[in-house]
Amino acid sequence: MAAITDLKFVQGFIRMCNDGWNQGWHERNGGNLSYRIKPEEIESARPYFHEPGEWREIGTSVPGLAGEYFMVTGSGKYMRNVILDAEDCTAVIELDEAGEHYRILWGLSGGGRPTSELPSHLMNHEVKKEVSGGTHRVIYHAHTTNVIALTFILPLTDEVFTRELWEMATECPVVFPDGIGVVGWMVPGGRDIAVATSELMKKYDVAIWAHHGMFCSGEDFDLTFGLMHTVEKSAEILIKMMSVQPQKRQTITPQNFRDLARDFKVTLPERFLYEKE
Ligand code: 2HA
Ligand code: ZN
Repeated sequence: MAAITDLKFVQGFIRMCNDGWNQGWHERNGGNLSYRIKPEEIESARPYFHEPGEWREIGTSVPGLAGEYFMVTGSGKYMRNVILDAEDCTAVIELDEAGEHYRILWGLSGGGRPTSELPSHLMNHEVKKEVSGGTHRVIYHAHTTNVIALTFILPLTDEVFTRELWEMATECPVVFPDGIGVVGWMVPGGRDIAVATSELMKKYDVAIWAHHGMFCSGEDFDLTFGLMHTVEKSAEILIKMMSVQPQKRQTITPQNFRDLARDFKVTLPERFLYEKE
Protein backbone atom coordinates (compact mmCIF):
# COMPACT_ATOMS: atom_id res chain seq x y z
CA MET A 1 0.00 0.00 0.00
CA ALA A 2 1.53 3.26 -1.14
CA ALA A 3 -0.21 5.76 1.10
CA ILE A 4 -2.81 6.01 3.86
CA THR A 5 -5.02 7.84 1.36
CA ASP A 6 -5.28 4.58 -0.63
CA LEU A 7 -7.12 2.90 2.26
CA LYS A 8 -10.81 2.39 1.59
CA PHE A 9 -12.12 4.24 4.66
CA VAL A 10 -9.85 7.21 3.97
CA GLN A 11 -11.04 7.30 0.35
CA GLY A 12 -14.66 7.16 1.50
CA PHE A 13 -14.04 10.03 3.93
CA ILE A 14 -12.37 12.19 1.28
CA ARG A 15 -15.09 11.49 -1.28
CA MET A 16 -17.82 12.49 1.18
CA CYS A 17 -16.11 15.82 1.94
CA ASN A 18 -15.91 16.52 -1.78
CA ASP A 19 -19.50 15.44 -2.44
CA GLY A 20 -20.69 17.90 0.23
CA TRP A 21 -18.55 20.66 -1.29
CA ASN A 22 -20.09 19.92 -4.71
CA GLN A 23 -23.56 20.23 -3.21
CA GLY A 24 -22.77 23.77 -2.03
CA TRP A 25 -23.04 22.92 1.67
CA HIS A 26 -19.51 23.96 2.68
CA GLU A 27 -18.84 27.63 2.01
CA ARG A 28 -15.44 28.76 3.30
CA ASN A 29 -14.59 26.45 6.26
CA GLY A 30 -18.24 25.51 6.95
CA GLY A 31 -19.19 22.00 7.99
CA ASN A 32 -17.25 19.03 9.34
CA LEU A 33 -17.12 15.24 9.24
CA SER A 34 -16.04 12.48 11.62
CA TYR A 35 -15.77 8.70 11.29
CA ARG A 36 -15.34 6.13 14.08
CA ILE A 37 -12.65 3.85 12.67
CA LYS A 38 -13.01 0.04 12.84
CA PRO A 39 -10.26 -1.94 14.64
CA GLU A 40 -9.10 -3.67 11.44
CA GLU A 41 -8.98 -0.31 9.64
CA ILE A 42 -6.80 1.15 12.39
CA GLU A 43 -4.38 -1.75 11.98
CA SER A 44 -4.14 -1.07 8.25
CA ALA A 45 -3.50 2.64 8.92
CA ARG A 46 -1.00 2.22 11.76
CA PRO A 47 2.11 2.00 9.52
CA TYR A 48 1.43 5.58 8.41
CA PHE A 49 1.10 7.12 11.90
CA HIS A 50 3.81 9.41 13.31
CA GLU A 51 4.81 9.63 16.97
CA PRO A 52 1.58 10.47 18.83
CA GLY A 53 1.04 14.18 19.58
CA GLU A 54 0.33 15.59 23.05
CA TRP A 55 -2.88 14.62 24.82
CA ARG A 56 -5.31 17.56 24.58
CA GLU A 57 -8.69 18.22 26.16
CA ILE A 58 -11.78 17.37 24.14
CA GLY A 59 -13.86 19.92 26.08
CA THR A 60 -16.39 17.36 27.21
CA SER A 61 -16.42 13.82 28.54
CA VAL A 62 -17.25 10.80 26.34
CA PRO A 63 -16.41 7.72 28.44
CA GLY A 64 -18.43 5.55 26.05
CA LEU A 65 -15.77 6.22 23.41
CA ALA A 66 -12.71 5.47 25.55
CA GLY A 67 -9.81 4.21 23.43
CA GLU A 68 -11.65 4.72 20.12
CA TYR A 69 -10.04 6.14 16.97
CA PHE A 70 -11.60 8.74 14.66
CA MET A 71 -10.88 10.35 11.34
CA VAL A 72 -11.97 14.02 11.54
CA THR A 73 -11.81 17.19 9.48
CA GLY A 74 -9.64 20.01 10.85
CA SER A 75 -10.76 23.27 12.45
CA GLY A 76 -10.59 26.11 9.94
CA LYS A 77 -9.94 23.70 7.08
CA TYR A 78 -11.95 23.92 3.87
CA MET A 79 -13.97 20.91 2.66
CA ARG A 80 -13.03 21.80 -0.92
CA ASN A 81 -9.35 21.26 -0.13
CA VAL A 82 -9.70 17.80 1.43
CA ILE A 83 -9.45 16.03 -1.93
CA LEU A 84 -6.25 17.96 -2.74
CA ASP A 85 -4.45 17.56 0.59
CA ALA A 86 -6.12 15.23 3.07
CA GLU A 87 -2.98 15.09 5.20
CA ASP A 88 -3.22 18.83 5.90
CA CYS A 89 -7.04 19.11 6.15
CA THR A 90 -7.94 16.02 8.20
CA ALA A 91 -6.58 13.96 11.09
CA VAL A 92 -6.71 10.56 12.72
CA ILE A 93 -7.09 10.92 16.48
CA GLU A 94 -7.12 8.51 19.41
CA LEU A 95 -9.12 9.05 22.63
CA ASP A 96 -7.75 8.27 26.10
CA GLU A 97 -9.19 5.76 28.54
CA ALA A 98 -11.29 8.42 30.29
CA GLY A 99 -12.76 9.75 27.05
CA GLU A 100 -11.61 13.26 28.02
CA HIS A 101 -8.49 13.78 25.90
CA TYR A 102 -7.42 13.10 22.34
CA ARG A 103 -4.08 12.98 20.55
CA ILE A 104 -3.24 13.24 16.87
CA LEU A 105 -1.70 10.18 15.17
CA TRP A 106 -1.75 11.38 11.58
CA GLY A 107 -2.71 14.46 9.58
CA LEU A 108 -3.05 18.21 10.19
CA SER A 109 0.46 18.29 8.76
CA GLY A 110 0.54 22.08 8.70
CA GLY A 111 -0.57 22.24 12.35
CA GLY A 112 -4.00 22.91 13.80
CA ARG A 113 -6.74 21.16 15.71
CA PRO A 114 -9.63 18.83 14.92
CA THR A 115 -12.96 20.41 13.98
CA SER A 116 -14.32 23.17 16.23
CA GLU A 117 -17.42 20.97 16.60
CA LEU A 118 -15.44 18.07 18.09
CA PRO A 119 -17.56 18.07 21.31
CA SER A 120 -20.78 17.73 19.26
CA HIS A 121 -19.31 15.08 16.99
CA LEU A 122 -18.01 12.96 19.86
CA MET A 123 -21.09 13.31 22.06
CA ASN A 124 -23.24 12.32 19.07
CA HIS A 125 -20.95 9.35 18.38
CA GLU A 126 -21.20 8.28 22.02
CA VAL A 127 -25.02 8.31 21.95
CA LYS A 128 -25.25 6.69 18.52
CA LYS A 129 -22.73 3.95 19.32
CA GLU A 130 -24.91 3.02 22.28
CA VAL A 131 -28.38 3.25 20.71
CA SER A 132 -27.36 1.64 17.41
CA GLY A 133 -25.52 -1.23 19.06
CA GLY A 134 -22.25 0.02 17.56
CA THR A 135 -23.38 0.14 13.94
CA HIS A 136 -23.39 3.95 13.48
CA ARG A 137 -19.92 5.29 12.65
CA VAL A 138 -20.40 8.55 10.74
CA ILE A 139 -21.40 12.00 12.03
CA TYR A 140 -21.74 14.76 9.43
CA HIS A 141 -22.38 18.47 9.85
CA ALA A 142 -23.30 20.59 6.82
CA HIS A 143 -24.65 24.07 6.10
CA THR A 144 -27.59 22.92 3.98
CA THR A 145 -29.12 25.99 2.34
CA ASN A 146 -32.79 25.08 2.15
CA VAL A 147 -33.04 23.54 5.62
CA ILE A 148 -31.44 26.70 7.03
CA ALA A 149 -33.95 28.84 5.14
CA LEU A 150 -36.83 26.82 6.61
CA THR A 151 -35.63 27.59 10.15
CA PHE A 152 -36.72 31.21 9.54
CA ILE A 153 -40.19 30.18 8.37
CA LEU A 154 -41.46 27.09 10.22
CA PRO A 155 -41.99 26.79 13.99
CA LEU A 156 -38.88 25.19 15.49
CA THR A 157 -40.49 21.93 16.59
CA ASP A 158 -39.57 18.34 15.78
CA GLU A 159 -43.20 17.65 14.84
CA VAL A 160 -43.56 20.42 12.26
CA PHE A 161 -40.16 19.89 10.61
CA THR A 162 -40.62 16.13 10.41
CA ARG A 163 -44.12 16.30 9.00
CA GLU A 164 -43.46 19.07 6.47
CA LEU A 165 -40.31 17.35 5.17
CA TRP A 166 -42.01 13.94 5.06
CA GLU A 167 -44.78 15.47 2.92
CA MET A 168 -42.37 16.78 0.27
CA ALA A 169 -41.17 13.39 -1.01
CA THR A 170 -42.66 9.93 -0.65
CA GLU A 171 -39.28 8.35 0.15
CA CYS A 172 -38.69 10.64 3.16
CA PRO A 173 -40.65 8.73 5.83
CA VAL A 174 -38.91 5.54 4.67
CA VAL A 175 -35.44 7.17 4.80
CA PHE A 176 -35.94 8.89 8.17
CA PRO A 177 -38.91 7.16 9.84
CA ASP A 178 -37.90 8.27 13.34
CA GLY A 179 -38.21 11.92 12.33
CA ILE A 180 -36.03 14.99 12.80
CA GLY A 181 -35.04 16.94 15.91
CA VAL A 182 -34.64 20.70 16.04
CA VAL A 183 -32.39 22.82 18.26
CA GLY A 184 -33.19 26.55 18.56
CA TRP A 185 -30.36 29.00 17.92
CA MET A 186 -27.34 28.32 20.14
CA VAL A 187 -23.67 29.31 20.17
CA PRO A 188 -21.85 26.66 18.10
CA GLY A 189 -18.61 24.91 18.99
CA GLY A 190 -19.16 24.28 22.69
CA ARG A 191 -20.45 21.74 25.14
CA ASP A 192 -23.99 23.17 25.55
CA ILE A 193 -24.96 22.73 21.90
CA ALA A 194 -23.27 19.31 21.97
CA VAL A 195 -25.44 18.23 24.91
CA ALA A 196 -28.63 19.51 23.24
CA THR A 197 -27.78 17.78 19.95
CA SER A 198 -26.79 14.49 21.51
CA GLU A 199 -30.10 14.45 23.45
CA LEU A 200 -31.90 14.56 20.08
CA MET A 201 -29.62 11.86 18.68
CA LYS A 202 -31.05 9.43 21.24
CA LYS A 203 -34.28 9.53 19.19
CA TYR A 204 -33.33 10.74 15.72
CA ASP A 205 -30.61 10.37 13.06
CA VAL A 206 -31.06 14.00 12.01
CA ALA A 207 -30.76 17.19 14.09
CA ILE A 208 -31.30 20.68 12.71
CA TRP A 209 -29.49 23.67 14.21
CA ALA A 210 -31.70 26.73 13.63
CA HIS A 211 -30.10 29.35 11.35
CA HIS A 212 -26.98 27.20 11.04
CA GLY A 213 -27.29 23.74 9.49
CA MET A 214 -27.77 20.05 10.13
CA PHE A 215 -26.16 17.04 11.81
CA CYS A 216 -26.74 13.53 10.45
CA SER A 217 -25.68 10.16 11.83
CA GLY A 218 -25.39 6.87 9.98
CA GLU A 219 -23.69 3.53 9.58
CA ASP A 220 -21.45 4.40 6.66
CA PHE A 221 -20.55 7.24 4.31
CA ASP A 222 -23.20 6.37 1.69
CA LEU A 223 -26.07 6.17 4.15
CA THR A 224 -25.09 9.32 6.04
CA PHE A 225 -24.47 11.42 2.94
CA GLY A 226 -27.68 10.04 1.45
CA LEU A 227 -29.62 11.02 4.56
CA MET A 228 -28.29 14.60 4.49
CA HIS A 229 -29.04 14.78 0.77
CA THR A 230 -32.58 13.44 1.15
CA VAL A 231 -33.52 15.86 3.95
CA GLU A 232 -32.00 18.84 2.15
CA LYS A 233 -33.69 17.94 -1.15
CA SER A 234 -37.02 17.71 0.62
CA ALA A 235 -36.40 21.16 2.12
CA GLU A 236 -35.60 22.46 -1.37
CA ILE A 237 -38.94 21.17 -2.66
CA LEU A 238 -40.74 22.84 0.26
CA ILE A 239 -38.97 26.16 -0.35
CA LYS A 240 -39.84 25.96 -4.06
CA MET A 241 -43.45 25.11 -3.30
CA MET A 242 -43.80 27.98 -0.80
CA SER A 243 -42.12 30.37 -3.25
CA VAL A 244 -44.81 29.71 -5.84
CA GLN A 245 -47.83 29.60 -3.57
CA PRO A 246 -48.09 29.50 0.23
CA GLN A 247 -50.78 26.82 0.40
CA LYS A 248 -50.54 23.24 -0.85
CA ARG A 249 -53.37 22.26 -3.18
CA GLN A 250 -52.88 18.59 -2.29
CA THR A 251 -50.39 16.59 -0.29
CA ILE A 252 -49.60 13.21 1.28
CA THR A 253 -52.21 12.70 4.02
CA PRO A 254 -51.83 11.08 7.45
CA GLN A 255 -53.70 8.03 6.12
CA ASN A 256 -51.37 7.88 3.10
CA PHE A 257 -48.42 7.79 5.53
CA ARG A 258 -50.03 4.96 7.53
CA ASP A 259 -50.55 2.97 4.32
CA LEU A 260 -46.95 3.59 3.29
CA ALA A 261 -45.68 2.53 6.72
CA ARG A 262 -47.58 -0.73 6.48
CA ASP A 263 -46.29 -1.66 3.02
CA PHE A 264 -42.70 -0.49 3.62
CA LYS A 265 -42.59 -2.03 7.09
CA VAL A 266 -41.53 1.11 8.95
CA THR A 267 -43.00 2.52 12.14
CA LEU A 268 -44.05 6.16 11.84
CA PRO A 269 -44.78 7.74 15.23
CA GLU A 270 -48.38 9.01 15.36
CA ARG A 271 -47.28 12.30 16.92
CA PHE A 272 -46.04 13.32 13.46
CA LEU A 273 -49.37 12.43 11.83
CA TYR A 274 -51.44 15.12 13.58
CA GLU A 275 -54.47 16.69 11.93
CA LYS A 276 -53.87 20.17 10.55
CA GLU A 277 -56.57 22.80 10.71
O1 2HA B 1 -16.91 26.17 10.51
O2 2HA B 1 -19.47 24.52 10.53
O3 2HA B 1 -20.24 24.90 13.02
C1 2HA B 1 -17.22 24.89 10.91
C2 2HA B 1 -18.63 24.86 11.31
C3 2HA B 1 -18.97 25.26 12.68
ZN1 ZN C 1 -21.46 24.79 11.15
